[in-house]
Parts: sequence; structure tokens; C-alpha cells
Amino acid sequence: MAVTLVCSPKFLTSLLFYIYSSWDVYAKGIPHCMEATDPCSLPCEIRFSFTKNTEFLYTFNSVHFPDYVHKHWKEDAFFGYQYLNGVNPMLIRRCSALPDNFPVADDMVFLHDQGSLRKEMERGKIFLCDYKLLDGVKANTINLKKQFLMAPLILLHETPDDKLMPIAIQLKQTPADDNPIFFPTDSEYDWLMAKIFVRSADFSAHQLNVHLLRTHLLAEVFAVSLLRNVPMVHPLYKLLIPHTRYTLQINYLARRLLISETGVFTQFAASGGEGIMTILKRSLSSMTYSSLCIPDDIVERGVEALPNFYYRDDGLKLWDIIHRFVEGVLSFYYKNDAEVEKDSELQKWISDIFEHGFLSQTGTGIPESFTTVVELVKFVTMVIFTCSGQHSAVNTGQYDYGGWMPNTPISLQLPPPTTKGKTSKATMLQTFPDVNTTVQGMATMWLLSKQSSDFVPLGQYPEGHFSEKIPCKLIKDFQGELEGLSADIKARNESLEVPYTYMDPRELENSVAI
Ligand SMILES: *[C@@H]1O[C@H](CO)[C@@H](O)[C@H](O)[C@H]1NC(C)=O
Ligand SMILES: CC(=O)N[C@H]1CO[C@H](CO)[C@@H](O)[C@@H]1O
Ligand SMILES: [Fe+2]
Repeated sequence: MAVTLVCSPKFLTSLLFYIYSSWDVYAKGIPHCMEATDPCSLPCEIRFSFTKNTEFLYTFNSVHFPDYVHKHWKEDAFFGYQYLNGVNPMLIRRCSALPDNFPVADDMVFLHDQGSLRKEMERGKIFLCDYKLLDGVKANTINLKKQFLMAPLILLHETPDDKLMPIAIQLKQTPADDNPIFFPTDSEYDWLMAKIFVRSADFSAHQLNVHLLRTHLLAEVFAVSLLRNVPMVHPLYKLLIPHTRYTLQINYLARRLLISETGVFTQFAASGGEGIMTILKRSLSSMTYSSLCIPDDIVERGVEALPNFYYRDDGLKLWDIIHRFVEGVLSFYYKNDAEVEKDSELQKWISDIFEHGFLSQTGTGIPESFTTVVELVKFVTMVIFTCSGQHSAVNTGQYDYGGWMPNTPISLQLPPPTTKGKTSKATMLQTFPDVNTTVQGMATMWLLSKQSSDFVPLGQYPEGHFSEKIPCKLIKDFQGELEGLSADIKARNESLEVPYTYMDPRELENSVAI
């Protein structure tokens, strides 16, 4: 159905309407975007090629991963696994003290013979996922029916056999008699329903915060600031422009087709409507620089030692490879910190990002200016990593994990159980979204997960912006290192039941292009 929508002649015409040259405010409290009022003015460098246009609109491909999910979606181990290697690996953190609003007592949980909850917490084996971002968000109305969106808290245990198992779920933030804490020892459908409400909350938190804001909208800010402030002959332009390919266009489409008043997300997701802006604003105000830099983020979340965390393993290696490349290129052009400090175009680039992307919030830790080469290298590494590996990690698996609806319901239409022992299979089926809502969600996730044929993999620079010998050599080295990582990931995959490929450099694009 979403496909019919995108194929309409009106949509085709609208594709031709565009401009990028100014900042615009789509909504207060979220990053600024390009101004999009006028036709045809995107330079071809950043416009979709014809192949991509037609493909985005018409092609189909089959993906079989949803069959695997169909088989395993009810399993606790698979539920835990998705916090590491599913589409949202960004939420889980080590739990060293229970939050006050999540009163799980030692004797409530069963820890596979591993002693008390407090002991396991001290050993660093207990993890928390907290969806407080969704607390009090007004849920949508779909097909004239009120929808339900929870703000759950989930406690997970790393078991001696290296599994990550959910041990307690509370669906609302405030403890109360009608807000029970669910356990795996509850009845089959009480526990399953609790997990379903978590998966549905994860859909909204992932799509709006982790995917839209933290990759798409940021990538647009980096790109618009580059186009506005940095001339084509500047090394920063040459280095970053390939990492902005198609980004402005895909974001224009996302605003028009997903989150506009008639957008698919607005109409069919539990957080559609005013919920979108509430969540985006809260997400932006809690977004920090360190959380965008994977080496810092992993340490801050205390997840350095979690087993089977391939997002982390591949992501850290990818970050290092990008960092070495960026360091090589930028230290070729900037011989000392003073050269960074007095480059006014570079300074304008970062100050525009600070102002229009992070709305001048100093608490984010985002630099307002650059004073050293080291700082510049780190920031540019973050930009390339966000536009390539990070976007792939949170984008590519959307249909894999969302293609079997019960694993990722985009909305739910009955409230969760308020007392135990009353939920049945019939309640579960009535809680799932209407078929027409499901179809819209699945068609969209399918479309957004597929790779296009004019895809440019990370580190390939067909436009050849650099001509000097040293940068060209650095590009070759970069490509060689990426090949090596790709080979390592392939070899690792051989022994995995579910291969993790979202950070394989061969499989990911230079830019946020879908
Ligand atoms: C979607 O399905 C629901 C429930 O079956 C129905 O009431 C509603 O009219 C349908 N909406 C559309 C637009 O077909
Ligand atoms: C999905 C994927 O890329 N799987 C690959 C994992 O590794 C094995 C062995 O190299 C390949 O055969 C799979 O295709
Ligand atoms: Fe995306």
C-alpha cells in the first residue's frame, strides 16, 4: 500500500521540487533542515540518479530473515539478542543500581542458579533498557481506535552460557498496583504480552531517536553546513561530500512521506501525530557528543564485556579504520593546531552544526569550534561513521526484524494487562494492529531496508575529488583496511547462527542514502 502511495504521479512531480541552500526550521526543538520550497535546484552531485529514483519507486526483492524471526520471536534469548545485534543496539546499559521506579526485589527473579540479583549486579552481569523517553507520549488514534504506547523498563541477565535473558519487565515508568512487574515465570501470555509491548515501544524509540534523529537528521545538518560554508576546493569538502550523497533527497522524502500529516508513520505508528515531535525534541535534548562516538559510548554504557555484541565489535574496528584514514588526510593538510584554528571555513562549518544541529546546547558536549587537529579528526571521524556504519547498523535490519509483525508491532490497540492471569492468545490477537496498519508498516520497512543498485560502498570515491599523491595513497590504504575488516566479518559469520552483516564495509554505503 505504501508502494501505491509512492508511485502516484503527484509524488513523482514532487520529486522534482527542491532546494538546499538555506536552513529551514521544520519544527521547533529539532535539528534544522534544508529549505525545500523550489524545484530542481539540487546539484546533480547530491540528487538521486535515475536508476535510484525508479528503483526506490518500483522494485521488489525477497528477504528471508523474517522466517527466522517467525520461528524465534517468542524466545527470551532472541528478545535479549536484539538489544545487541538487532536494529537498536543503542539502549542497553550495565545496571549497577536499580532505578528507584523499578523495584525488583532479589527474591522476585530467578537467575539460573547464579545467586542474588545484587551479587550479579556487583559482578556486572545485569543490564537495563529504559524507555523513559516515551513516558507520557500521547498515543495515536488509528482506524478511529485509540492506540497504546508504553515506556517500559527491562532488566536483563548475562547468563554463564553467554545469553542475554530478560528477567523482569515493567511497562510503565511509575510503579503502581495496576503496573505489575512481569517475569518469565508468569503465564505464557502475560510474559509474551509484556515483551510485545516492549518490542512495540522499541519501534518508536528506534525509528525516531536512533534512526531518524541520530543518523538522518544529523547527516543532513553535516551536509547542509558543508554546502553552505565550505568551498569545493577545500579538503574538508573533498573528504566529506561523498558521505552526503542522496541524504538531502532521502530526508526530503522522509519528511513528505513518513512524518508529514499524511505520512505513513504519522498515520500508522503508535507514536504518530504529536508524539513524533515530543519524542524527537526529548531525544535531541538528551543527545550527547560522546554517545555519537562509539568508543566513548560503549564505555559509558558499560557494555565493553558483553558477549556476542557484534555491533560493538565491528563498530569499534570500523571506527578505528575511519579514524586512521581521517587522521592521515587531515594531518596532511593541517600541519599544526594553529592552522585549524585560523581556518575560518572550517570554523564556520562546526559553528553552524552546533547552532542548527544541536540548537546551541552546550550540555551536549558538541564542539562549537575546533582548536586542535586531534579534535577535528575525532569530529570528522564521527561524521563519516554516523553517515556510513552507524546508519547501516540501525537501518539495514528494519525488514529483517520488522518483517514478521509480532516481533515489531508498529502500534498496539489494546492496553497492556494491569493484573496477571487474565491474558490469553485471543487478547494478544486483539491487541495487534489491524491488518491494513501492519501492511503499511511492513511495506515501508521493506522499502527502507533494501540496497539500491547504484549503491557506493564505504571508502569508494568514484568522483576522485583528491588528486594529490598522499591523499590518494591514504584512500587506497583505507580501502585495503576495509577489505580486511569485511573478510574478518565474513569469517566470523561462518560460525554464527545469525550472521551479523550490518557493519560489513562491503555491505554499507558511504552515506545516508535510504
Ligand atoms: C482498516 O481495517 C480496519 C479493521 O479491519 C477497518 O475498520 C478500516 O476501515 C480499514 N481502513 C481502511 C482505510 O481500509
Ligand atoms: C548473510 C551473510 O553474509 N552470510 C554469510 C556469512 O558467512 C558465510 C561464510 O562465509 C557465508 O556463506 C554467508 O553468506
Ligand atoms: Fe535510513
